[in-house]
Amino acid sequence: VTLKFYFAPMSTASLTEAVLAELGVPYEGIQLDISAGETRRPDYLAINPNGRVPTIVHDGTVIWESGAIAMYLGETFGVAQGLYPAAGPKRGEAMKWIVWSVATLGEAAGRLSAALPSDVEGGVQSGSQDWVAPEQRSAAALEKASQDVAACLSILNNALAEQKFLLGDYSLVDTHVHGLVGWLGMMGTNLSAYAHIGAWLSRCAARPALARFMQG
Ligand SMILES: N[C@@H](CCC(=O)N[C@@H](CS)C(=O)NCC(=O)O)C(=O)O
Repeated sequence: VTLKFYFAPMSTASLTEAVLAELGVPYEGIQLDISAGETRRPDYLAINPNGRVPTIVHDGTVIWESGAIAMYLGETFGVAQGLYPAAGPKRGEAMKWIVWSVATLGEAAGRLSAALPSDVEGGVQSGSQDWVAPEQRSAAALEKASQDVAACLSILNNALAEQKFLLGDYSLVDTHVHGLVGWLGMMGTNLSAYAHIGAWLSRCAARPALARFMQG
């Protein structure tokens, strides 16, 4: 069995790196330099036509999209370790939060990143940003993205008022969502208004696999 992990430092791949660290699964890491265009090289595009990281290749099966990777690694390695729910209602909740974190929170965070001047981006490697249209850098776009991020953070904050972790006990869902919230922190989003998120970040920091990803 082989597991390859294509990554770049300070990128979405850090979410996968945290999931792998939490699981303790051995893998071969292949580091790409986004600014040098390595994610757009033909040999990498043959593996991931999106030209983005993360990608994993497990026994020859290619999986991209950090959320799909978290769910796959959770199913494959996490259930036995009590880090991911077995098939059933709890699994459904896990998928809900992971997909939401990428498709809704991550989408808004991506627009925020696009709207911020690149030097405020916290050094996160989001690529050439050739996907950013000029109007996405406007003050109006920044305002709208900030509002949408705030709405998402309220949803997360309310969920964490009810329980210590997103599924009750700590799981790979927290590992994954934690990375996205950390990215927002690096972009300068003020998290102090969200007390339950703050308390959750502190609880997450007790996990050795996450402590090294904590910012500020
Ligand atoms: N939806 C994707 C996003 C991946 C993504 O945007 N990766 C960026 C780094 S944060 C990337 O690889 N950019 C490389 C490039 O644009 O060439 C996921 O969650 O995996």
